[in-house]
Amino acid sequence: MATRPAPYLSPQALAAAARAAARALGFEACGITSPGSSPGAAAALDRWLAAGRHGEMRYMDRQASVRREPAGAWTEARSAVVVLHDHYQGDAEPAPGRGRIARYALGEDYHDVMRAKLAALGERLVETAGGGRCRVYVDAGPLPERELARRAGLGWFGKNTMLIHPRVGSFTFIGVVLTDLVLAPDEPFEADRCGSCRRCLDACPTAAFPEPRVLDATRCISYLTIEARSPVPEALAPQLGDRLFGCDVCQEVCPWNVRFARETAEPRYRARRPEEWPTLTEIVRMNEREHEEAFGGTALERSGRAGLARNAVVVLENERRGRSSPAA
Ligand code: B12
Ligand code: SF4
Ligand code: SF4
Repeated sequence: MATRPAPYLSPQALAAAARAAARALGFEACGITSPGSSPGAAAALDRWLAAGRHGEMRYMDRQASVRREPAGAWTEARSAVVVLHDHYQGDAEPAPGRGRIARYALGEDYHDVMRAKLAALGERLVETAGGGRCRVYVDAGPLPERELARRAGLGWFGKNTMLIHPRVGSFTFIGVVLTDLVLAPDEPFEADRCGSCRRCLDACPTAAFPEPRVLDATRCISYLTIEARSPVPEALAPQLGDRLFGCDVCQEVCPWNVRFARETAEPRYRARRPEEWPTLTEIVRMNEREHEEAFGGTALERSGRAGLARNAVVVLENERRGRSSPAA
């Protein structure tokens, strides 16, 4: 669709408009940065890939050049509007016979919810400017979303690698609207507010942090239950405890979440009733159609039928042997 050339509106006025639109759409925080590269983050990514920390996630290799140089995602982009959306919910206990699901996956698939809201944010920005174009990204694209969020002033990298906002915590999704409009950027977040704390490093059930701010994904329960297609390594299977999909331990113990995490205001992120999820035994026996009926429209689709059945077998075995999830 052809767009009208944008009449003059100052970068400051456009930044204010983006922030107001983000607030009206229910995002908890919004910041602005340029889509340029960050040499420190690019070097950290290279070290991470060279050490094979990404395991079977081949897309991390394929997308590396854009992750290093985010402008490569869309060369006409001039600004990145970055938002955070809270998905915390306090009570995430599974019903008997079901496995534990990470909070981010308990409601509707966040990709759909975020994409719709980001598209609305982009439309409002273009309306205000009287022209311009936008493209939206959440998780699935090649952008270094945490680094863009840090540069947009939204928080720091915790030792658990999460982007932590000083008043919202880390139970958030990050969304990005790239635009060819020029918006006034925010100051990057430079402080490290972890101090001497190391609760997340000590609490991780699989010792997945070789050092602070570096995650060995091949040991992370989130990777093992969602991204990996191979069997769960025998040595790590007991540590999964009752975790069927994803893991929240390194966030649950973080004092910034203990203090600031609030129930999400987005109804679509809220969990269905615990007993509405299929039992582990049902998951193991499901065919493709039943799997689609049970998990369609949720983030659990990501691991596929075979992946989820693999996880359910591990959790059932842990249950049989009386291995519960190590308390956070
Ligand atoms: C691959 C991936 C994973 C992998 C690897 C995670 C990881 N820590 O690298 C796995 C499958 C394990 C995973 C798990 C989870 N993920 Co994930 N994942 C991604 C994805 C697609 C890419 C991340 C990536 O590039 N990793 C490579 C590392 C090198 O980069 P990075 O972590 O982004 O950033 C680090 C570097 O920049 C580095 N760095 C920069 N400069 C420097 C300098 C020095 C000196 C050092 C040491 C490091 C350093 O520090 C940053 C933080 O560690 C992003 C979406 C996206 N497009 O960005 C989502 C994303 C990071 N995931 C997200 C979520 C919610 C999760 C889970 C919480 C889900 C769950 N409950 O199970 C867990 C959290 C596990 C954890 N502690 O990280 C959110 C995080 C939101 C936030 N507030 O931080 C994202 C942003 C998706 C989204 N749009 O919301 N994920
Ligand atoms: S998500 Fe779980 S397994 Fe992964 S690093 Fe955090 S605590 Fe460890
Ligand atoms: S638990 Fe402590 S060290 Fe880990 S991210 Fe939170 S504040 Fe930082």
